[in-house]
Amino acid sequence: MLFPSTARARAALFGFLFMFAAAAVQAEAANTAAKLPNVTILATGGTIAGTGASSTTTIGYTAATVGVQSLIQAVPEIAKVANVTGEQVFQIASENISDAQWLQLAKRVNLLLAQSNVDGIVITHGTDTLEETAYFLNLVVKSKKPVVVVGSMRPSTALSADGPINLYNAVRLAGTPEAAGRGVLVAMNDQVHAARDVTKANTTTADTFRTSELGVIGYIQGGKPFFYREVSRKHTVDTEFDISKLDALPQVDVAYAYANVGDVAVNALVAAGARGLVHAGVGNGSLPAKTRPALVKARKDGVVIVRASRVGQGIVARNGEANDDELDFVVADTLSPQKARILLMLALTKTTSTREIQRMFYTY
Ligand code: DAS
Repeated sequence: MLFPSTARARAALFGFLFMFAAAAVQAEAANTAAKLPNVTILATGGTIAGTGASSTTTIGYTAATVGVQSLIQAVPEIAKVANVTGEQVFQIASENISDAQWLQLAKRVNLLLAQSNVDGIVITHGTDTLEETAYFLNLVVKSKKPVVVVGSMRPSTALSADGPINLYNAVRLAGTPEAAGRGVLVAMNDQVHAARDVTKANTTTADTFRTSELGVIGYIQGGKPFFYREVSRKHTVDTEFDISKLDALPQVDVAYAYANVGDVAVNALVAAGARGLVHAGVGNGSLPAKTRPALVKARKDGVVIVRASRVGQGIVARNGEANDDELDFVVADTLSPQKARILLMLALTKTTSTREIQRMFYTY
């Protein structure tokens, strides 16, 4: 008699079979989890964590209100592609990010990536300064593991909110071995951008992040990343910058040029203690006659001057619109003024030599 004759025996058999099945399911789940990448999501705020009064509120919403666990729970598909943990590093609209928060975030990233059980990191961030945080991390993260910065242009409550799919794609990218060694990446709107060259190019549209002339480095299609080019400038493990012992960054500011500009802004920034000054010049980094004397004096007083351009694309030529050799100025190469500021801040943690700093601008 194969089947137990008594109810008691049958119950025991079913109990055994149930336990066996449960154990098998648990083992399968553990086996699956073991194959998935371990991705940590560091949340900092922004629109991706924003909420609006109604589903059609796409401007005038409140950024930085939704916590990291809610962001993760809103995209259950993430659990199928990665073992995800979430940390709320801070909760801000990114126009308010501080040097102290940059250092806090960078130190947390480096600590996590040094752990063998972390395969990649996603940072959710406001879009207003996303490109700056990404470039700062590109210069100070000391790991080849993927670090992906992501945001959204519509709040989580909006019709066709772009945050959930951007977050899902960012996790896929951060968990992809092929994403390693490419520097910090920005994943928005199904595109993959290099941190050095991407910029926010539209105030409100979902396709705002662009690398217009140098181009994206890849796409994410159907949740799968595809890469088409490498970045040429040094980053992450190949940089000379180390923030591990820093608790502040040198004060560096940007003075913007325009028709009929004078020297008030330059003088005020220098008087306020700027150790470095990026001049966002017109054209090829041109120095307006009414601004130039103040920049020359600031240099003589020890402030490092970097000639950048407000134009957005192209190389600011050394000794082109000004005799940089004679003035002892540095040129920003193709870096935007806001990113030139970041490189100059880190450069000043190492040296005040303009020769060395110019080398850095041609290296990173
Ligand atoms: N204020 C913007 C910011 O936090 C909202 C956003 O676009 O993320 O950067």
